[in-house]
Amino acid sequence: MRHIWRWFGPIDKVRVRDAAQAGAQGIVSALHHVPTGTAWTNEEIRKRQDEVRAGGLEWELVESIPVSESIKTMTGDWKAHVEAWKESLRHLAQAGISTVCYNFMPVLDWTRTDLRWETRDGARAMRFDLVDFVAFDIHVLQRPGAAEDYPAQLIEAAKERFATMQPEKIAALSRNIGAGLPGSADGYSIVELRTALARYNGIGADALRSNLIDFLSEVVPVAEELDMRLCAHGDDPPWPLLGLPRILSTDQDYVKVLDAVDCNANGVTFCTGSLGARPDNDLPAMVKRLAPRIHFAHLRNVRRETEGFPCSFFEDQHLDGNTDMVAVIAALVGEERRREKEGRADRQIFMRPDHGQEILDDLSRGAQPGYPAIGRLKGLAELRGIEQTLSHPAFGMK
Ligand code: DNO
Repeated sequence: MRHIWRWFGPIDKVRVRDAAQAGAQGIVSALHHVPTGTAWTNEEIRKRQDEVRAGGLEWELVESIPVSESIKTMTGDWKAHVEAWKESLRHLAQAGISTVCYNFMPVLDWTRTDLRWETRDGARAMRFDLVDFVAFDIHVLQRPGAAEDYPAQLIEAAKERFATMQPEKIAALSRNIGAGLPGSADGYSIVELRTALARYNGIGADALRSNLIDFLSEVVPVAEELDMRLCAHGDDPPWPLLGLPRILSTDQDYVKVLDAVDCNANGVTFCTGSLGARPDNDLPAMVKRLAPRIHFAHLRNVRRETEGFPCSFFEDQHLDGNTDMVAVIAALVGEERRREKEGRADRQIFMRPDHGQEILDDLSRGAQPGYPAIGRLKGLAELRGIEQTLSHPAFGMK
């Protein structure tokens, strides 16, 4: 695999040099400062390329070009936004960048209730506490009809939890859920969040899927013509949130979208951390099924803390948690071998160590939540150790 590292640009407290020292071979980045719906210009792309090169690596892949709420709902300026998206692709192709990750999660991108939850050994991890989340939905956001979405026991637990919450806890929850996490396109106050949710009234999973397919029917041919690959990131967590539909949460979800626009340019960002929060997602089997279209893998592990789903979970160390990481990597390495035999130019799959716990000096560096230097370095070291072992002739994998 090609080992890359997410860099948020000059605001990132982890430098490109740190990534190179950690063993990364390249950088994945985005122009987070460009407003959603606006095309990325050649100048801005070149500037970011220069910033990355100054640290000794290349900008190899984009995560993400944001997809606007107008596109997802097919309202307002959506047509202009689709044109801007295509324009960004053309400019990226001119700059030699040919793989683009994106997501189609309505309103909220990845969602956690706690960004610095203390683990047993004093590390900090990101966590999704279902009771806190339901308390936010029913008592802070006061979403109409919210209580109908949850079982009685959970509603009761959320009521009790809310009664004990201090104002700082409520403010932090609102910030973590509404204001968005690193990489998210937009942030919302409670009032804005209510308005954003209202835009989806009447848009269920089928309608959202059909909007995604319409979007892809526009942008995938452009990507194909430019010899680029698009890859859709799954829902994180992989179930409906705040009454919003989510349509890339399972194997079947992906198959529907891949079949609808059936070509290599319409691909997958396989995120084990996102999809792994659901016990019914068998990740190694999913990798095998979706393999030919996986252009990018995000490798991290979650530990589910309650039964079924939705559930509470935290981001465990890369080799701990519920996901069988060795089996996932074996499936990815197997796919690379298959591509090699097939003579595919895109034989190598991009992979990044996704997230990391804050450990050691991370605890005082104050990097982007989920994106510390040492926690990710440790993850990358472990993941590439597995990959090298599985690829070694002595191990016998052909
Ligand atoms: C979280 C990330 C997401 C992801 C986007 C892709 O760390 O995996 O923010 O980058 O959803 O568009």
